[in-house]
Amino acid sequence: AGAAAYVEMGLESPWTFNCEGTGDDARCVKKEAEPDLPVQTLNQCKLICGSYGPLWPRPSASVTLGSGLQQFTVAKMTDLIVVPEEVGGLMRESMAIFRNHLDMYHPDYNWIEGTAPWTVPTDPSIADHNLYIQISVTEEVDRLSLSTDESYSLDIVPAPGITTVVIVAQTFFGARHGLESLSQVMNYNEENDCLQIIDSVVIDKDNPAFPYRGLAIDTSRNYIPVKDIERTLDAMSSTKLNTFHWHITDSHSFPVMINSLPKMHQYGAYSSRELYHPDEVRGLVEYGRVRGIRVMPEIDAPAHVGNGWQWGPQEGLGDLAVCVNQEPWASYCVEPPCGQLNLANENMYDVLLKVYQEITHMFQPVDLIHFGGDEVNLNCWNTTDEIVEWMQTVGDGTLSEGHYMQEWSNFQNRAFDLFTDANNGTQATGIIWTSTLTEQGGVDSFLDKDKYIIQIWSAGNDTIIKELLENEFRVIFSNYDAWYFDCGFGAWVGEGNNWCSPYIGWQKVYDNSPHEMAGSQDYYDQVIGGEAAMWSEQVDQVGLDAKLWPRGAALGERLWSNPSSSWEAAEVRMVHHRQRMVQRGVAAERLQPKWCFQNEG
Ligand code: CP6
Repeated sequence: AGAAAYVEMGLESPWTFNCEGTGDDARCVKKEAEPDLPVQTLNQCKLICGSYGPLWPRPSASVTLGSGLQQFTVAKMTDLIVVPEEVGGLMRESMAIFRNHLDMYHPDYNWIEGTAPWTVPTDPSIADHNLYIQISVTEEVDRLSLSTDESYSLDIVPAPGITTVVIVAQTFFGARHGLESLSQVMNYNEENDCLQIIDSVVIDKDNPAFPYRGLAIDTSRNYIPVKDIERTLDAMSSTKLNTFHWHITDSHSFPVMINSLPKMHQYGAYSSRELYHPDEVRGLVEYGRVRGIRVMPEIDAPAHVGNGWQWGPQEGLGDLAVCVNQEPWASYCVEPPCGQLNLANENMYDVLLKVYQEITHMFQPVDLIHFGGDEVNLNCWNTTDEIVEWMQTVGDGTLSEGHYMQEWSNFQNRAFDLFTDANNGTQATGIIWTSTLTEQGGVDSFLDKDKYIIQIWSAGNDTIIKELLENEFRVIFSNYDAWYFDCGFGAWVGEGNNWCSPYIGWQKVYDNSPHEMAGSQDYYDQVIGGEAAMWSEQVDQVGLDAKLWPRGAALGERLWSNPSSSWEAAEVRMVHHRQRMVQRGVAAERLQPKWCFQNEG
C-alpha cells in the first residue's frame, strides 16, 4: 500500500533528513520536521549528499551531481544499446543484471519471488516519467586483458517527462562499469513506492588506477559451493573488482574434475558433492565475464599439492608427489598435510600437462595463469631418496641448496612451457607468489621478468620489494598484514586464533596503498594492482560473505580510485555501499549502530 497507508494509520515519521556540510564532511542529519525544513527521507538524502553521493568506488574523474531527484517506475524504462555485434549479447546480459539490481532495491524483494511489484504511482508526473538509457561502445572486446580500456563516461540529463542516461565507453568492460555506477545513483523511494534517480549526473571518463583488482579464494582447504562463488562474483562486480583468482587446489583436496585423470578427484575431492564439474567451471568463467571479471585459475605447484596425487604407484607411474601427509609436518612443509611434486619423476610432467590441458579448456582462452610457486620446503626433497639420487644425475650433480633452488626454477620454467603447449601454443603471462625463489637474491637468474608477474604477500619488507622492482618485474601486492582476509594462520600452527587478533578492519584495507609499498614513483608502472586473499582453513560458504564484505569493497576503492585521502573521507559512502550490498543479497558485515547512519552518515 506504500507510504500513504502509513500516513492514514498515523504512522508517519516526525523526522526529516537533511544534508549538512559539504564534500567528504557532508552528513545526512536527522531533524524534527518543521515548516521550513522540507520533509526528506533518509533514502532521498543519501543519494544527493556529499561530493560523490552514493558512488562506490568513487570515480577517479570529476563528478558533478545534481541536488534534485527524479522518480519513475521500472515499467517506464527503455534502453537503446549501440555496440559492435560481437559484444551485443554481453551488453544485453549486463542490462538484465542492471534491471535485476533495481528490483532488488524494492523492500519486498527478499520475500516475493521474482520481480519486485513496482506499482504505478498515482502522481501523474511520476507515472508518466520515462528513463532512456543509451549505451555506446566503440571497440569489439569480449575478453578482459591487462590492457583493456575499462573507462566510461556517464551523463544523466533531465528533461520534462524524460530522463536520458548516456553511457559512452570504448569497450563492453567500461560500459558495464557505467551501468554499475548508474544503478548506484538510483534508489527506492518509500514515499511513492517507486524508483528515484539523481536528476543530473556528469561523470567524465572514470578510469581505474590499476588494471589488476583481485580477490583470491581458496577452495581446497574447504570447498565453496558454486552459488556462493556466483554471489561473490556479484559482489565483486558491484565494487568494480575485476579478477577472481581461484586457488582451486592445494594439499588438502583436489576439488576439480579432470576427465582424463579421474583418479585426481576420486582421491582428492572431500566427497563427490564437493567437486567442480567442468561445466560448472565454464559456467563460472562466463558468469564472471558478463560481470566484467576474469576468472583466473591457480593450480599451485610444486608445493601445496598432496591429496589427489597419491595414485601414481598403483598405475605404475611411481610417486607423482612426495611427503604427502608426512609427519612431523613442520619438518616437511608449512602446513599439514604437506606434499610436493616429485621432480625426479618424468611421469609427473605428463600428468601435469593433462591437468593444464583441461584447465585451459575450462578457462579458455587463458592470458593470465597463476602457477602458485609458494612455500617450497627443500627438506621434503632432500630427504626423499629418489630425489636425492636424481639430483646427482642432473645439473651440477651436487646436493647443495643452490642446486635444489636451480632444479626448482627449472621445474617452474618447464611448467610454464607445458602450460603454453596446453594453451594451444599461446603464451600466457604467469603469476607466482613470492617465495625463497623470488626473495633470496638472484630472482632474475631464476625467472624471466617478461613471463612472470610476482604477487608479493610479505609485509613491507623493502629489500624484497626493491629487488623485484629493480629487476623490472611487474608486481601485485597482497601483503598479509592488510590484505589477507582469512583467519587461517592460528589454525594450523596450533596457536588458537591469534592471527585474527587484531582483526583487520576495512579502514586498514582501505589505507594500504600499492604505490606507497612500491616506494618510488619510478616503479609505479610496474605496479599492476593488488589482491586480497581469502585462504579457506577457517571459512566455507557459511561465513564467507562477512569475511569478504565490506572489506573487499574497501580494496575495490583503493584499486579503482587510489584516493590520496584515507578511510575517514570514505566512511559515509562505505556504510551506504554496505547497505546496498545487503540489498543485493550479500551478507556483508555491519559496521556501526544505525544511529550513526541516521545522524552521522
Ligand atoms: N596457502 C598457500 C596458505 C598461505 C600461502 N599459500 C598462507 C601463508 C601464510 C599466511 C596465510 C596464508 N595458507 N597455498 C602463502 C601464499 Cl599468514
